[in-house]
Order: sequence, then C-alpha cells, then structure tokens
Amino acid sequence: MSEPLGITVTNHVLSMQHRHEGARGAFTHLLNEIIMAAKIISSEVNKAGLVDILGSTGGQNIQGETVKKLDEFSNNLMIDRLYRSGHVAVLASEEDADPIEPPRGVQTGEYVVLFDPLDGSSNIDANVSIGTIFSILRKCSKGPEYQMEDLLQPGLKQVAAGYVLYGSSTMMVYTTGNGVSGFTLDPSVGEFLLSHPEIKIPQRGKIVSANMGYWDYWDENLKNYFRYLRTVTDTKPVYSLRYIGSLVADFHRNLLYGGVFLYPADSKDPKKPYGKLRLLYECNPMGMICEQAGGLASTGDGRVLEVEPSDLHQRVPLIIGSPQDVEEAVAFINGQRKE
Ligand code: AHM
Ligand code: MG
Repeated sequence: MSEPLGITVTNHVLSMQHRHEGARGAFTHLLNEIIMAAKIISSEVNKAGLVDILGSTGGQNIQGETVKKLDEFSNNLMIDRLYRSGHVAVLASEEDADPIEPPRGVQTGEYVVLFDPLDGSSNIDANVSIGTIFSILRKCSKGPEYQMEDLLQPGLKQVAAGYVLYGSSTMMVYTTGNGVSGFTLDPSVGEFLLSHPEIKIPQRGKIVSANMGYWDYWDENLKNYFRYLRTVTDTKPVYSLRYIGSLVADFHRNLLYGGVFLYPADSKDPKKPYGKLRLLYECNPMGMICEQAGGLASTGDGRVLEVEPSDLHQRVPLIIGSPQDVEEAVAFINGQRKE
C-alpha cells in the first residue's frame, strides 16, 4: 500500500513505535519535544534578519526581553523541552563544556540526548542554511543517577539520530535504525510532512565537499585524493566542489545527490590534528543517518560509529557520504592508493 499524503512526523514516529517491539511511548514523547523545539527554532531563524528592525537596542527586544544570540536561545530551548519530557537521564550539548545536569526536582528517565543546537551558526548573518543535530542513546549505567559512561557511548549504541535543516524550507531528517525519512515543514499548518520517504544515498556521486583553504595543512596522501578527483579518467567524472561550511547543509545535499564530505585531520595544523567536528554531537548522528541510508562514515582509521569516546568534546576526522566515494577517499588517505 502506498503511503497516504500528509503523514506528519508525529504520525511517522508513532507508526515506527508500533513496528518496534522495544519502543515505548517515552521515546515518542521525547522525539515530539525535539520536533516542537525545531519548529520554534525554525521560526526564530526565519526572523533572524528582522532583529535589528524589531529593535534590539540595549540588548532588548520589543517585548522588553533580552535578545539572546540564536545559538544560546536554541540551546536553552532544547534543554528545557527535553527535560520537560520527563524521559531524560542527562543531556550534553556542543555549547556546554560539561554534562547538563537534570534540574532539581525534575522527573528523569532512561534516555540520554547529545545535541548541537545550532550548527554552523556563524553563517547566520549571511542567511546561509544552518541546522540542529541530535543523537539519542539509552542510559547504560545502573542506578538512578547518570554516569559519564552514559554519555561516552560509541555511536553504534544510538537508538535514534537526526537533524533539522533551516534552509529555503525547514526539513527534519531522522532514523531510528530502520531507514531514513525526511519531512518538510509546511508553515501554513505548522507540521513536518513526509516529503522524502526511505532516503537512499547514491552508491557514488560527483560532488566533493571540503574546505580546500586548508590545503597546505594536508599531508600528501590526502592531496593525492584531491588531485585524483580533478583528473579526467575513463572510470570517473571530474568532481564538482561544493562546500557551504555548514555541516547539516553540506551533508544533506550529498545525502540526496551523492558524493563525499570530508573534514579531515589537518595534519600540519597543531590546532586541528583531528579535524574540527565533534564525535558525539556531529559525527556520530550524521554517521548513523548516513549508514542507514546506505552510505559510510569513516575517520580514515575505521568506522565512526565504532570509536570509543574518551571525552565529551572529542574531535575526529570525518569522511562521510556515498559508499564508493568514502572507500576511495579512505584508500588514498591510508596511502593504499596514489592515483
Ligand atoms: P560549529 O559547530 O562551531 O558551528 O562548527 C561546525 C561547522 C560545521 O557546520 C562545518 O562543517 C564546519 O564548521 C566548517 O568549518 P570550516 O570553517 O573550518 O570549514
Ligand atoms: Mg557544530
């Protein structure tokens, strides 16, 4: 039977819950809070350019409230809504150095959520697409209190992951380990409607996304990969370079069109020996989504989802996208291929 039109993300989450034996109402409730936060952030992002017009003099808006930076606003909103669900043991955010403790007296639960509330937010003043990324795990420690081990679980343990892209339209893409689905926010009804069922990434693409400005920091193996991509051969096209500098937007485009995104180790830059992107807030959730869509996510040394985290803000190199492209990139990075 074909999917009826107008399936909301909430309908979809509920239908997934019925399909999965392990899933309970708590998980649906949790996702609903994320969906609600996404709608509010989307509305604020759309108003971002109006802040000056609406009056932010003295740091106050027209309602007399202090105007907060959007990333801070999004962070607080995610924390508030997720704890409000009553199903969260602990949270961690890219914006906070330490775990975010449950507020006193709040009911806690069995889920652990790690998130980047507004990734790419340095792009916001130029109206460039940005996004929210989330990763959901189950508490693994015994006892009522959370432990660091609950947060430092490998990506393979994620029960769900997703992102919201605030672009020309707002989209939410998520997986619960049973494929990837995409929803577009219809502002006229205020609902995310199923627009991209069962997303599959092409086996190979024609797009490469990386910050080529760091060329001089790269080692010869990595440079060889890029030299190969721009060479005309009978077996592959010349690749197009597409780099927005906003992970959610760059990843989303490659997910739909095929291709590879790299934030590699900038080996010769002492500040970025492992690249820039955070394992827990960026690489793991994108890794799960990509694998669920038939793609791959690698650090160059192995599968992103198998990395045992040692630190909340750990960074790892990320090579993610179409499976044939990622395999090829990794072969070059490891020196197994030179041309
Ligand atoms: P942020 O979490 O501070 O926003 O930084 C992450 C962003 C990603 O969205 C993007 O892929 C990357 O930084 C771009 O970095 P660069 O400017 O070094 O290319
Ligand atoms: Mg980020």
